[in-house]
Amino acid sequence: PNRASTKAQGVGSAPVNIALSKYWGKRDAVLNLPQNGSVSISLPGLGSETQLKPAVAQDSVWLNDQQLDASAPFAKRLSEFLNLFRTAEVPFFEVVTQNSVPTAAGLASSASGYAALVLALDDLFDWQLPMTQLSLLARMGSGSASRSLYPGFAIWHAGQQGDGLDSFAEALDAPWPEFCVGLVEIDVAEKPVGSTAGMQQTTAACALYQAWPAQAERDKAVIIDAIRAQDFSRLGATAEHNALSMHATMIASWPPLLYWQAESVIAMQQVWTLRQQGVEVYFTMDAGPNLKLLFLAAQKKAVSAAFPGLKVIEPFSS
Ligand code: 2P0
Repeated sequence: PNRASTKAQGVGSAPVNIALSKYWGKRDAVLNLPQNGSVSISLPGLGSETQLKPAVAQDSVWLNDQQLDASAPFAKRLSEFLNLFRTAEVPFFEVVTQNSVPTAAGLASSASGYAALVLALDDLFDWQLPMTQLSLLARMGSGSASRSLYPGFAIWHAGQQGDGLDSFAEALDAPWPEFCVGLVEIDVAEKPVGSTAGMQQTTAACALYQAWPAQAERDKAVIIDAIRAQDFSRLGATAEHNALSMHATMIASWPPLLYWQAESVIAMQQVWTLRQQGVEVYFTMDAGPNLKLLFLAAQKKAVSAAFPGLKVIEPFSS
């Protein structure tokens, strides 16, 4: 949709998001069309800020003040995505991104990164596209980026069409001031198997995966209802079960894919102990060893006491 009114620079920023009901598996790997829909919560204050400028001879990508080698997988994937947007006037791009999350540590920096980039493209070319259209474009960069266009809760509709025009995320406008997310950092080193490869491995070689898309759609619906009803117990239990079910499909693929470390399991058991003690806290986990805790503000003290160094984010408290 490029028009002639290109600016000297476009800017965009977007938060990371944590899926409460997860995206795992693609029905189209080129367009990033998912096997199932998902629901997320965005984490304000953690994310990406991107500046985008036209360039003359080649793309250049800067991440946290360091220029990436053009042959680095991350830079190559970004350049492939940018192929969708090149014009005679803007044959190449300079992308300068600051990430306030550890890159590739299961904290979804690709989600905030591609969402911020699409907002920067919208600004640079002055498209003024609606958010659902920008979400669709962000999805083509990284599936979970479709959800990072929005603050608060977001729903990514899997869609049914082969062209993906019905696969985008929308805001679920249901502020929940008491809602808290706690980040338990087990290890922030780059993960050995990225999500794209991990999904491919799971869908190709796991019989248990057959059951996943239907469960994920059911969980998504339950979580949307629970958010609307502010039924925290239902939300937490469904989110934790959804995450463990997703990890079960990974573990049951061959070769096995296990993102957990010993400390991850210890932290899960700590969560279960807290629940037995009457502290209502649940966890979710993504393609990495870190836990994300879900609890309400009334439990913040108890949860923080059990997890020293816990980073607590309150998505709806300004
Ligand atoms: C999610 N994850 O719903 C799931 C849960 C990780 C586990 O979306 O290949 O970076 O770029 O579409 O979005 C991470 O995978 O994968 C992810 P691509 P993405 O948050």
